[in-house]
Amino acid sequence: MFSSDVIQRLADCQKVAVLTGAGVSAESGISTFRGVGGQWDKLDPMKLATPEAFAKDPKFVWEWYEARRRQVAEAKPNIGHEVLAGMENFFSQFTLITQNVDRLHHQAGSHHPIELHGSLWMVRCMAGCGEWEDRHELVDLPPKCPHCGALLRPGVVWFGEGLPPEAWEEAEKAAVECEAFLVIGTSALVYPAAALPEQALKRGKLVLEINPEETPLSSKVGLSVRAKAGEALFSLRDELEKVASVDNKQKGGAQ
Ligand code: BJW
Ligand code: ZN
Repeated sequence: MFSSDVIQRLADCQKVAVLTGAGVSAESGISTFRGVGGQWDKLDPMKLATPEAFAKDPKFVWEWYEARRRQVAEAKPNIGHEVLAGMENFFSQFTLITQNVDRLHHQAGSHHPIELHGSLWMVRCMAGCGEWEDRHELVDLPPKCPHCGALLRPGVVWFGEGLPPEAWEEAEKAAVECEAFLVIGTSALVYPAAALPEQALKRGKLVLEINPEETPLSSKVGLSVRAKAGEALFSLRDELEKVASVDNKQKGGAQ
């Protein structure tokens, strides 16, 4: 799946960044957006994931989010999430950037995943009274702000909205400073997130993609592995551990 040259180059890196997308959670039973069986197969994103759609019909939009929140509440992290959480111990500087809003990276043990598109569990007051919190239970749809009575909205980033500035800054810094950049389970169609691997490529970094389907990035990266995230990451961990143990033995022998 991965050539020994790629494994050795990756194992030699100190600074590694990863961008994940919906494909990483597909093996936890969470629908992707694009492609067969994805959310946008049956539903129009412009009627659900835009500020205009919410202004027009907040109940309709909230019902879709609440159904997704229930789906995510039942889901568990998969081996792909777990391997990525373990990579924090393998590389001295490891940055996990996600477009996912399901918090499964947190559940798997990742300490500080950068959430570019927010979280399904956060709610925010439309009147800007400062209400911005983690809320798992919602009584009525659409929910109202407990402080000022205005509408609450999902704490995610819709089309046409800017990304959280701190998260974006941190993600860009990681893409620019890393030695290797992994792009896993994303169609790489949604900007500005899709610009991160492009920035790494422009700077000559080692960029690896894991995706069962071809994406606009596939032909540009150093290696594009056509596999599901879970199996590819399982194999990647195995290969990296083998190289690390050989390197450790060699270092031990040299002393
Ligand atoms: C597997 C697998 C397995 C399956 N293992 N893999 C430049 C050009 C054109 C347009 C734009 C542009 N710049 C900006 C835009 C507009 C827009 C955009 O990018 N549109 C494109 C679609 C054309 N971007 C925006 O509007 C962004 N904001 C912005 O640019 O603001 C600018 C601005 C400036 C100044 C002021 C104000 C604004 C915001 C984007 C927000 C995206 N939001 C969503 C919804 C989030 C909330 C929610 O969840 O409801 O985020 S859309 C949706 O797409 C969601 C995802 O995070 C995002 C990315 O999707 P992802 O993760 O890649 O999933 P899929 O489904 O696309 O792909 C899954 C992949 O997994 C596939 O490739 C499968 O093959 C693979 N797979 N099984 C591994 N087992
Ligand atoms: Zn309020």
